[in-house]
Amino acid sequence: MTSRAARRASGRDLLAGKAVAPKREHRKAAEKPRPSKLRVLAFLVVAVAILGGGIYLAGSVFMGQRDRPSTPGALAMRISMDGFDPNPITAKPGETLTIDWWNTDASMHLTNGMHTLVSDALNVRFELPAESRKTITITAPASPGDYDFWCDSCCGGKDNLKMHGTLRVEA
Ligand SMILES: [Cu+2]
Repeated sequence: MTSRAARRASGRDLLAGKAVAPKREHRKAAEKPRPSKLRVLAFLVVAVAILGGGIYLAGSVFMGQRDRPSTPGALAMRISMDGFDPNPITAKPGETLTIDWWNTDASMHLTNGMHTLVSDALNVRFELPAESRKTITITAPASPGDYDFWCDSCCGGKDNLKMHGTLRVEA
């Protein structure tokens, strides 16, 4: 028998107002060394099933949105803890991109409750609250090349490589 089981057993007896009877504890502890392991396993199985179900449901809801931009003809771009998607996005020099931008993260996961899209070179700063979407426009520079943009409001901001996206300007 383990001392942990003994402590638990004597704690139970104390709670129940019974006198501590060491000899009985020995037998009790020896009788059930396994159920706690089984219970942990059962708990894990249930927890994984519930979490998995939730993720699946949330995923299908959000994936459904992807094909239905709020603005016709807009490029749907998602932001989450995994970054910008799709990435990179492409444009012709000087083209104005209309982006249907949506945020799949809950506010409890986001510093300040939002993701942002920031770029000095592109001269933009947009904010997108948790679990919402908005239409934004970005005008591509005249010179072809890759332009970096990033989220500066969460999980390390600009220092987090995941929080970067690229606007690829191709003639
Ligand atoms: Cu962010």
